[in-house]
Amino acid sequence: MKKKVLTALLCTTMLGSMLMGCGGDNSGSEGSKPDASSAAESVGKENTDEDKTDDSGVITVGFSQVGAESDWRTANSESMKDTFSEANGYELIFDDAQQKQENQITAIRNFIQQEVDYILLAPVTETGWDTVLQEAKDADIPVIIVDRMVNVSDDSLFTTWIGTDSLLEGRKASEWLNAYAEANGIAANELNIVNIQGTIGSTAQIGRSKGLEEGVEKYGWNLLEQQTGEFTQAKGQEVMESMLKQHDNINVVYCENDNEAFGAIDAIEAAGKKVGGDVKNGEIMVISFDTTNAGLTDTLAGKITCDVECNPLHGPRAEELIKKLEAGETVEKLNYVDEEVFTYDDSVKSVTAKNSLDEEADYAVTQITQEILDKRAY
Ligand code: GYE
Repeated sequence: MKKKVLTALLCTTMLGSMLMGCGGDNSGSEGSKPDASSAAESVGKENTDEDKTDDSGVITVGFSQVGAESDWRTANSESMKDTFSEANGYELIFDDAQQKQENQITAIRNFIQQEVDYILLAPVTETGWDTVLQEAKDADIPVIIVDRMVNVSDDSLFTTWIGTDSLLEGRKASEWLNAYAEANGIAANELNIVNIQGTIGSTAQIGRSKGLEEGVEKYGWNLLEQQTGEFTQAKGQEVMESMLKQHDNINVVYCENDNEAFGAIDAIEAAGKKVGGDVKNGEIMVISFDTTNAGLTDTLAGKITCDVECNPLHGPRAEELIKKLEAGETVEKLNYVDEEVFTYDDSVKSVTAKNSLDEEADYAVTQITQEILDKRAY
């Protein structure tokens, strides 16, 4: 079932030469869309693939990554690179799309040209994939969607998906906020929330924003404003600065990832205000997602009051799916990862929430400790 890789023409993007040299054509094969963005970074395991043949046993994987917008994303890329290594019997063609769908489409077309064995796609947004995934299907290349979801008219356009339940994450955050307010004597209509959203149209944004909106609807909180921070620290800071100028009564900022939270915290502190869960005494509470090491560090310090876990280590999970497919086994279409909730204090011990398959369950809420933080590698 191995296909021969044409030429694994990999730009050796050594440190400073990231954008140079790739020239946009990261496939090295003729016939691909000419206008591959010059911003696309393509790296891969160094290889001498002269003697690569169909029966070399090496599995070629093309991975189209969203970008490098967050600590979570960096950990995700590392997990994939560590797993799909030469030593493990893979050749990985890694393409960083710099948060642009058109770059991802170009990368996938290049992977098809190169006749990779598997295409892994972490899609920037949910829509717009039907055509290129049909091309992969026509070329008989299984597509594994990683992290965010695709919204396609025909589910057979991808083989399987591994990722997190972003709607459940958002619901956990909302249920936690309600329980926290109740436990601390804060009335629902006292909560004045701003929402720094992720990349609009991405699964993580759609689910997390919806989880909050449902809480607003259900509990009657005030939602003052929603604006995208594009999952980056810089944009998170900029958006928070402008929100603080617009509204003088913000007491909760619901950030859709840790990097946005870091930016928001900087903006709040620069404005002379204090972050923390004591909203009755003028603190601005920060809620976040990802639970990266830096995020949990801020949680332990009380700067983030609630951080909802989103696990980026999808490399081994994707590999397990590939191994099953290689063995001719069937795999589940949707593979959700279990995740936790970490908080600064212990006023809430658990929350009840529905996942996106409409199943309700209780989830433990864990007060962060140094010991937990020490184990968080990313
Ligand atoms: O939360 C964020 C990243 O799609 C779950 O994307 C992922 C999100 C993650 O940039 O930090």
